[in-house]
Amino acid sequence: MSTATALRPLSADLVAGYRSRGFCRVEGLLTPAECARYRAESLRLAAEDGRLTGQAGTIYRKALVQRVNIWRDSPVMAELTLHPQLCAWASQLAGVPLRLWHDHALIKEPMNGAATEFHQDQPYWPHTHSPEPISAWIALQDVPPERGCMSFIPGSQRLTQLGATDLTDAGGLFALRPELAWAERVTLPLRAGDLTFHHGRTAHMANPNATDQHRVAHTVIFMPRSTRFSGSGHVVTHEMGFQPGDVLQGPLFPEV
Ligand SMILES: O=C(O)CCC(=O)C(=O)O
Repeated sequence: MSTATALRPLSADLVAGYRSRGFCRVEGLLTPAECARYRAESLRLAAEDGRLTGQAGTIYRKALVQRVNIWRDSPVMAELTLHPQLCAWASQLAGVPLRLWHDHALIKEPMNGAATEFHQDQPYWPHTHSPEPISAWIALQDVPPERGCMSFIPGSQRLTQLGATDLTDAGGLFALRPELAWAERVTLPLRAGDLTFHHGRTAHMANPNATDQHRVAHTVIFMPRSTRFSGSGHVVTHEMGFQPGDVLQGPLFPEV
């Protein structure tokens, strides 16, 4: 999308739905040609560093091949991560000023045979003072349920006290809150170029990829500008010199 193109705000109903349920689906971020370009670049970078082997090793690698902060390595992917329309929608839904936390390519290899099991994202992050984190999950090809689309538990973003759970353990989240096993689950298939947004505490999972194509998603995670460093370890803040209590800011966490 050219920056000269007018930004399209989301409807009030969609924003209200996101705020009460903790997720929403939005159509039409990217054209088919843009999806093809970003998908090829993600696969190229994942293959370049040897991550796409075609023979998934550990159960974690089997569920998901990731490349974190791909925007820093590729001007092409930086265009997508900092896409003006994407950032405007995230800011409208969160309702607070945001910065980029990080992005990643999330690839499920063909016939990978492993789900990304239910979890909340925020417990993994070294964050405090961060009430409204929001993630965008962008489909770079059609993602029906059998190719690994996402499912969400409505309202679970209000659960603030859960810890990090194992993405490969189907019972992990439910061991912490057994009643969630019986909660409503909403599965959202996506056409290429469409996306879901979810709150950083909304419980979500993704199906295995039972097709013969790679499932390539691009995730962009935004944090409120108030977010401070908690001091716990994380690959994105490793050796960056932040002290507990520091605001996470600087050129690697651009305001959007
Ligand atoms: O793409 C997946 O398999 C899982 C994605 C996910 O957990 C996330 O974007 O937070």
